[in-house]
Amino acid sequence: MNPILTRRQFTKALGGLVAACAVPLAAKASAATAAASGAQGSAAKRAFPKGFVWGTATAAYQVEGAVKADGRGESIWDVYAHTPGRIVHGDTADVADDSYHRYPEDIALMRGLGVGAYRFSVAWPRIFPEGTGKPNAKGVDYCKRLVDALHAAGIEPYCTLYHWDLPEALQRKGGWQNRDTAKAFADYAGYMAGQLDGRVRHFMTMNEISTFIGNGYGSTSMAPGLGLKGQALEQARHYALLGHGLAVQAIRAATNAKTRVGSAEGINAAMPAFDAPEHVAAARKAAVEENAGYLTAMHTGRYTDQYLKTLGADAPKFTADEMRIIGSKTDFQGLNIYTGDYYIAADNERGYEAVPFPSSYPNMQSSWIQFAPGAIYWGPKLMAEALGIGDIYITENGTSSTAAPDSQGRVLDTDRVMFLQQYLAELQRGIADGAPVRGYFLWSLLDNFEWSRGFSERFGITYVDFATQKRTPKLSSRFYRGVIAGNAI
Ligand code: PNW
Repeated sequence: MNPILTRRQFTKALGGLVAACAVPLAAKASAATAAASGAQGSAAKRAFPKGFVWGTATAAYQVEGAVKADGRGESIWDVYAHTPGRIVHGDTADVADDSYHRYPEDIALMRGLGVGAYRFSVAWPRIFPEGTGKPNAKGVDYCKRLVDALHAAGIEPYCTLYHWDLPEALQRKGGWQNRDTAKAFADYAGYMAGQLDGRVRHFMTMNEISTFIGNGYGSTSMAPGLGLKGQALEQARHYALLGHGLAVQAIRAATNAKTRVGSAEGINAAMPAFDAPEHVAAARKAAVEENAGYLTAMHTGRYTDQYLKTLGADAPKFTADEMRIIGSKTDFQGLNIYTGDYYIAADNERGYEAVPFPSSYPNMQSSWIQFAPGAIYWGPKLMAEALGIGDIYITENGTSSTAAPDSQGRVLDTDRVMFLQQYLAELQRGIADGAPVRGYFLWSLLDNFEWSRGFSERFGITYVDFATQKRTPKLSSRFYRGVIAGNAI
C-alpha cells in the first residue's frame, strides 16, 4: 500500500474528526493567531517554548493486532492474554486496533490533530521471532513503511524498542531473570536501530522497567505473571537495567552521530504536599531514593547506599562493569507521568515521609490514577535537579475515561479534557520555572488494549469501536488540537 495519502484520502480519513469536532480544519490556521492575541477562549493563554514537540503515543502490542502476520513470533503477552483469567473479560490483543493494517488511517488522524511527533514501539518478535538469530525481513519492512508514512505526513517518529512484548522463546530461557536476555535485547536494539538509521532520530530503549518488572515479575498482574520475591526479583530488575545500558551502546554503535538515545521510564513523581521549602527538599530526596532502582541507577551508574541497605540480602549481585554500562550516557530522558506521590519533611534517616492518599482523594477511572497535576510540575523539575538531566520528554501522559458515544455518536470526555487542561497548565508552569521539558506525548492516540484491563479502560483521545474498527475523535481530540495549534494552554 502506498503510505502517502492523497489529498482526497486524507480528507476522507479526516471526515470523522471534522464531524465529531464540528470545527473546520481551516480554523486551525488561525488558531495560533487567536491564541497569541488571547482571542480564543476567555482566559489569556500561556505559551510553551518555541519548537516544543507535541505528539501522541502508542505501543505495538496495544494497537497493532496482526499477531500472526508476516512471520511474527509469539510474545509473552500473547501467552499471558490467552491464559484464562488473566485479562478482564478474557480480551486478547489478537486484533486490537488493527493498526498493523490501518496505520495510514491513524496517521491521518494525527495530521488532523496537528501533532509533529509520534511515539510508537517496535515489536521485538516481529524482528526476531525467536528473540535472537535471523531477522525477519517482513517485520523490518513493516517498521520502515510506518516510519516512511510518518515522514510523508510531516510527523517525526520517536521509536521505543521494548514496550513489554518479550519474545516467548526468550521467556522459556528465563526472560529477564537470565542475564543473556540483556545481551539479546542489545543485539536486537542495535540491529533495528541500524535498519532505521537516518529515518529515526530518537530512540528509547525500554518503556517503564518499573512497571514490567514490578507487575510482571513482582506480582502476577502483567506478563509473564511470575510473582517473584526477594533476591530473584531484584536480580531480574538489575538485568533489565543492564539490557537498557547495553542497548544504549548498541544503538550508538549502529547509528549516525545525530541519533539521540534515551528511555521512557514511569516515575514515582515525587511532589511536596505543598510548596514550602522543607517539603520541596523532602520531595527532592524522595525523587532520588524512590527511583533508586531505575532512573537514579541509570543516571548515576550506582545504586544508592540507602537502596542497598534496605534490600539487604535481597540486593542484586552486580559488578562495577555492569554499573558502568547501566550508567551509559543518554541524550534525553522520557518520563511517563500519570500521577504522583506526596511527601513531607520528616526527622528520620531518609529525611522524608510519604503521605498516603486519603480515600476521599479524587481519582480517575483507572484505580491507580489519582488526579495530581502537580506531578507533572514537580516530577520533571525535581528529577532534572537531582540527577542533572538535561533534556526531558513527557513520553506519556493521559487518563482513561468511561465516556462513550452519545445518541449523536459524539464522545464528550469532559473528565479527560479537565485532566489534560490541568496537567498541561502545570507542565507549562514547570517549564516556565526551569524544568527542561522539550516535548509531550499524549497517551494515547487511540483507545487500545490496556494490558490486563483489556478493553475495559479506554485511554484514547480517539474512540475505537472494536467490533467495526471505526475511529471517532473524542472531545479531548478537539481540545488537544487547539493546544497544539496555539502552542499554548
Ligand atoms: C503505562 N500502574 O502503563 C504504559 O506505558 C502504557 O502501555 C499503558 O497503556 C499506560 O501507562 C496506561 O496504563 C502503566 O498500575 C500501567 O501503575 C499500569 C501502571 C502504570 C503504568
